[in-house]
Amino acid sequence: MAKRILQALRRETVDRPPYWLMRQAGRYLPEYRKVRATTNNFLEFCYTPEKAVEATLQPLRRYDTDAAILFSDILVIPDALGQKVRFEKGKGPVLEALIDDSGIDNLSIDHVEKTLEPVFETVKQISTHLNSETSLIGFAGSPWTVALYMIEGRSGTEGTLIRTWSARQPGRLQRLINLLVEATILYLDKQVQAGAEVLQLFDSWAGLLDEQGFRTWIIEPNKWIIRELKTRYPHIPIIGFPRNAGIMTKEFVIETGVDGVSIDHTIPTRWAADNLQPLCAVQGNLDNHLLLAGGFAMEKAALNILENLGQGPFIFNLGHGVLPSTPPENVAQLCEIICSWRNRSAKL
Ligand code: 1CP
Repeated sequence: MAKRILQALRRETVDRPPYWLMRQAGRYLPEYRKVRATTNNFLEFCYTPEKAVEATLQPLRRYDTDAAILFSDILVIPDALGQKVRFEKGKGPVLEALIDDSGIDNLSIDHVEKTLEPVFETVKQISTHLNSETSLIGFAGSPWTVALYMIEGRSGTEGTLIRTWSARQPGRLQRLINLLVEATILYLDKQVQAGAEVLQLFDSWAGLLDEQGFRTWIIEPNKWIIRELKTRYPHIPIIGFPRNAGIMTKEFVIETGVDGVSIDHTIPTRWAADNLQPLCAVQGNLDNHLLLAGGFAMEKAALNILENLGQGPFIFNLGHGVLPSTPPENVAQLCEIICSWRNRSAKL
């Protein structure tokens, strides 16, 4: 049996739409909260292969998703570059924010590979557990999104400081972005060597920028990473996720050469079918709050996505990650809707 996610990314016909969910592992699962409780320190959790493998596999024991996504976080890169990163309960990530050039001078690529060795070991171990239908997705944050946390020091800021750097010290921001491009290429290269079959680049804060800023800080760095990885591994498909990019998503796809683009729930699916599917596979885009709510509203929205995107190269997903308060039964209901979709239309 072929892997449906790989088929969709190669624009081949699939027997049903493949699916997986961003943050399919994590706090909404009681079994995750249980293993997570064995350590206070979230980064330590990510760097313990035994625990990270377990967290990765947990959703696959409950649901028939077509992919496993490595359990890690986008903020292991700042940690590996030498910035202080911790995760506070109820608050999210807290970093010792970069304030000037000397903050960047203190970062170094030299220890990245060694620090992230446990993550590569995790990828290796996960690949031994997957059946012949399940794809293994490796990932990283894109440079702008990772830089945002490095400069702001925490979530929930609207990117005020990084946007000020972009306006007043673009050279300084470029230095940081260049370093992140280099670290991200190295990180993803090693994930592929360890067994990742697909890569996703999360640019969760792409939607903060204007048109010019989007070209400079979103398109260029993603393009650079993708070009380099495609040279080394032409057969490994790459999915981009420029969240909240609106109609700039199309330029993103054309310029970066991604094999798939993950779209958030604000993108109309008819627009995506007409403008994006001729260019690459589309992944998305159920509103994660509808998954939280479940029931008829979720079913109606999921069917609408399937009708509009299910004819072209498509991977069903959410528009953003599973929310921690989501009932696991709603995820089961969604899987059932996706898997029975073709049967349903055949009956009509
Ligand atoms: O205590 C805990 O259990 C921590 C919660 C948690 C989890 C489960 C965090 C902290 N990260 C993760 C795992 C994670 N993060 C995955 C695992 C694989 C999966 O999808 O199942 C992935 C892909 C990420 C990626 C990630 N981390 C992103 C990009 C995607 C997105 O959601 O936009 C971002 C922005 C982060 C930063 C982050 N990590 C964690 C938190 C609380 C945050 C902040 C989010 C924010 O700023 O709103």
